[in-house]
Amino acid sequence: MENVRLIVDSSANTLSDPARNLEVVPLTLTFGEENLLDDENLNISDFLTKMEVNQEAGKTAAPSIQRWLDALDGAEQAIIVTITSGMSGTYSSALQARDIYLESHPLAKIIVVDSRSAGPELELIIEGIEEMLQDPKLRFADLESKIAEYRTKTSLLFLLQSLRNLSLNGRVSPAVAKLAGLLKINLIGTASVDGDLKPLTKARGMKKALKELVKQMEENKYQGGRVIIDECENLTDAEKLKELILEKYPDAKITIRPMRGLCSFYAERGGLMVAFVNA
Ligand code: X90
Repeated sequence: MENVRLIVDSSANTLSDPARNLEVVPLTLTFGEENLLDDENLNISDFLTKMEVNQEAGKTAAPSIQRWLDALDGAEQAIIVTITSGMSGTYSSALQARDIYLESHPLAKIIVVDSRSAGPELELIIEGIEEMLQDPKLRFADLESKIAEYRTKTSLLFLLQSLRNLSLNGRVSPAVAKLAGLLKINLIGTASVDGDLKPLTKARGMKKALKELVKQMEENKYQGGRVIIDECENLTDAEKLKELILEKYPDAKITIRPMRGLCSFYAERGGLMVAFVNA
């Protein structure tokens, strides 16, 4: 199918790419009076340093409706994939933008997908959609259920060394926020079915934590398929994780990418997010 615009928010750690017909809509990051757009101009390492020297906690905000409308402008068919509605208003602002767009473009067809996840799992969903669009017999009307079916095969795991920004911004439950007080935690978790942060276990030391991630992938029915590892200033451990996965699954197709601003803000320095397709 041609002429289907793909739109994703910047939590996907992806950049706009005309060759993929892919538009990225930025969330906003705020420190005191300063607003930063999470787009391709953001210097991630400057941003991390700024965040760390700032006493006051930063904040984030979902894209405005107007930014979604700008991304939709002129599209006849579009699929929007957003960060989990369980932790952000991004999905809701995208739905509002769709309704407004449809008033002036009544023939347009727009699907909005709540990923119930974040980071690399959004990229996996986009890749899955790109593959579906290759099928010449596929109709736009069938896409929504196809995407829902594909999403049952994608998962997210993450490894966090700090929960500071997640708890200061009220994005995790008080029970989970308590964990944030512990120094040097290696928290391993996943996205719950509702799209909330779900802690799974803690690991002492990075070596154990990486092994635990592979174990959790296996428990989630990973069988050697596609993997995307997103890292926040932690290429070393991302590469170690890749090696550990390849030891057991030599044919695994693994990509490592740097996180953009939104995920860097919440996953913080050292954080890893791992998305994979199972079975
Ligand atoms: O301001 C906003 O609307 C954005 C809020 C986003 C909050 C969550 C970001 C999570 C990023 C941290 C670990 C992964 C948890 C994912 C569970 C679904 C990365």
